[in-house]
Amino acid sequence: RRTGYVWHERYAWHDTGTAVGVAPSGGFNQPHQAFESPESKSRMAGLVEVSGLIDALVRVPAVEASDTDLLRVHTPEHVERIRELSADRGGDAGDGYTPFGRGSFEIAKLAAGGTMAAVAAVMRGEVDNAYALVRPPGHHARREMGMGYCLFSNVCVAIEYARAELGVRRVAIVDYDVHHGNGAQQIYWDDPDVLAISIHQDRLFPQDTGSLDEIGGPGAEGRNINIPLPAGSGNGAYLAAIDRVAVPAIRAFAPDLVIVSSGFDPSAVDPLGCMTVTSGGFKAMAERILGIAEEACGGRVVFSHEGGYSPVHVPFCGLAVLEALSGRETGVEDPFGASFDASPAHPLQPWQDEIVAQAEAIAERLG
Ligand code: 6DK
Ligand code: ZN
Repeated sequence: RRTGYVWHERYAWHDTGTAVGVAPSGGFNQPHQAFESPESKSRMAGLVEVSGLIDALVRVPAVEASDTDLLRVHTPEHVERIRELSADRGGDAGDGYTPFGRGSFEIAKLAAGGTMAAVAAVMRGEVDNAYALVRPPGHHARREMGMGYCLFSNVCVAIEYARAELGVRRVAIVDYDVHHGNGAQQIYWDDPDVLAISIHQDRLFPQDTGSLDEIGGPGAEGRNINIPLPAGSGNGAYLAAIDRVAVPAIRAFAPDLVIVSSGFDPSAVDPLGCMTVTSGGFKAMAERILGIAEEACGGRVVFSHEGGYSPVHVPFCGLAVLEALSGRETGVEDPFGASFDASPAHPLQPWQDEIVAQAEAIAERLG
């Protein structure tokens, strides 16, 4: 298969600084680079090159999203605020946990535009599927504000571009980042033509969204599906969520395009999440998503990178997903793979099955 691949060195220049989380903590706050940093993403881009997989991929150049592109999703006030702060010394994109430095407006437009370029390459048939390794991430950004390290919703900006310019009508989103995909949930709450599915650690972030009963607004009931897995879930729970909830829901919805919010923070060694997914688990999820995309929409699927904070594990998880998308094996061995896969944390546990079963019942009732 021809797999498009987006990466731009400028993604690594988005500066998240050291000030995040500096709360009134009595003067004992330890300075540290914000969790969202270039490290894990640059290293993934590095492994894609060093492994040689880059030679089997089709490089898709990123271009900056225009104001028109951003304004299909975001409010003019939000876009102007980021533009102005970025032209000066930077600031915070909205929630106090989303710092950015000078020039990040252009980099954030390049992240949204990188996802747009990947979608365009797939829709025009230049490639079969694509992976946009972009930064900053996007899945927490709301229409009117940035949040959780996200300035603009890369995925939603790309979807709205595809609907405005590429003849796409119905889109399914699968978000396996360990945090809730609250941005797409808000943006598409009332839209019956977008199916938004988020698999995440229950109440990790944001802590007040992502529950099973958030099903979408009037006229769009069942178009928002949350699967809030308990902390400690592994490959078994994630694959059950994909096989029993996401795949049948996508099949029933029959989208023109599938978009994946691809976060590698469900990794067993992620500093922010408490899940235990392995590179083999991510690869298996990608294979299943590709399978349902082949069945539903000619294999048209675009992955847009989100979180993932282990610099030593994210590159192997990302490479595994790219192997699944392209059908090429690099022979690169995940140094953690065998021991992580042998963990007793993977088989589906009854308390995890319970959540998957509830999501399954809701999706079946409203699907
Ligand atoms: N941290 C993401 O991975 C972003 O989903 C996750 C954002 C989590 C923010 C967690 C948070 C604190 C709180 C207090 C002090 C320090 C840090 F968008 C993605 F990048 F994909 O509030
Ligand atoms: Zn995340």
